[in-house]
Amino acid sequence: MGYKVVVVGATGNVGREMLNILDERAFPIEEIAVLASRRSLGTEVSFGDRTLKTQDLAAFDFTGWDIALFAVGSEATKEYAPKAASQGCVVIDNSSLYRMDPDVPLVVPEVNADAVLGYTKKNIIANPNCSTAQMVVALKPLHDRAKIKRVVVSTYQSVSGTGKDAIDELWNQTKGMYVPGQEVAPSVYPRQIAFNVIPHIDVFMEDGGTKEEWKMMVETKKILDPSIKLTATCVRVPVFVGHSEAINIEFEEFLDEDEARDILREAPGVMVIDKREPGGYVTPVECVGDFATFISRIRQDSTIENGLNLWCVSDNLRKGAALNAVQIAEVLGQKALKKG
Ligand code: 2RA
Repeated sequence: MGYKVVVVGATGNVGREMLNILDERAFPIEEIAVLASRRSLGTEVSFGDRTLKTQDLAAFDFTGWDIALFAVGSEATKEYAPKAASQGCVVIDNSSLYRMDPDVPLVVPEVNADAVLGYTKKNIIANPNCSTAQMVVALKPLHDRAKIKRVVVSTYQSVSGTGKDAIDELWNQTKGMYVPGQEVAPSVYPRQIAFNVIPHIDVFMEDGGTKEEWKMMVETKKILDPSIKLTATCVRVPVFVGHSEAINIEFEEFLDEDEARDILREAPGVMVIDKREPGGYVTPVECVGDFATFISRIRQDSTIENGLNLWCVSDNLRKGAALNAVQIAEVLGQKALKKG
């Protein structure tokens, strides 16, 4: 016995990864439907060794379907997620629309799996922002051991976080740097992204921070612990896939770097690669296609009493989005929607 699963936004980067991961993790599926906007109607997408034709989201009836993985923008989510939820289909939403809704659980299974049980209020579960997801996987085991007081994080986020147009822009701009007359002006970003970094992701807010930085702070508080103070600087870098983060942590009590490394080695979803030698760490190119949140450069921060630094890398299309959504579906199946 399996679940009747709908993937909404199946032609996008995240939607395609959701299908790949449902297949790779052998999620128990009785029937699957793939939906897209009218613009992409009929597009074929792969699901394991099958080819599926996308159906029209606007006309789809979610009645009788168990779980809908939403990988569309907030606008389409606003229109169709409540419809799916009201027709009895549990929505796992990757957009930012419901993340801070008090009646919608925001879940990273390695951190707060039990929160899934709160789905009954709106029949919706929210997936966190990609840069939050990998970070809280790293923070949770350390927080359990030595209670985190404050986090200072700088992110180095790949262009796939923006979408396909940004991937194309990085590719074409890079190519254009070598072919006279084929220069490509910035269009997706306010500045050139090839051979450059841009300290701006999402919109600017009143306090001078960006909405991406605000998301990391408020989502960490909702998922992990509201008492944690967090400040972030989120930067776009010329990398296709894989977000990296330099994380500085201040604890309530001292945590030795070796003990921290041992704790992280045992932590769910974490892969520690940490040797103090050239290449003894993870870079984005190694994380692509992997499920893990990689941790390197674990070391004391001796400038404060109870400080630790670490480097965190993960595939933003996987743990940052599609994998986390499928893991939520797995937990939902185990804890609430038992089949067979
Ligand atoms: C980004 N975290 O990287 C945002 C949305 N995926 O652009």
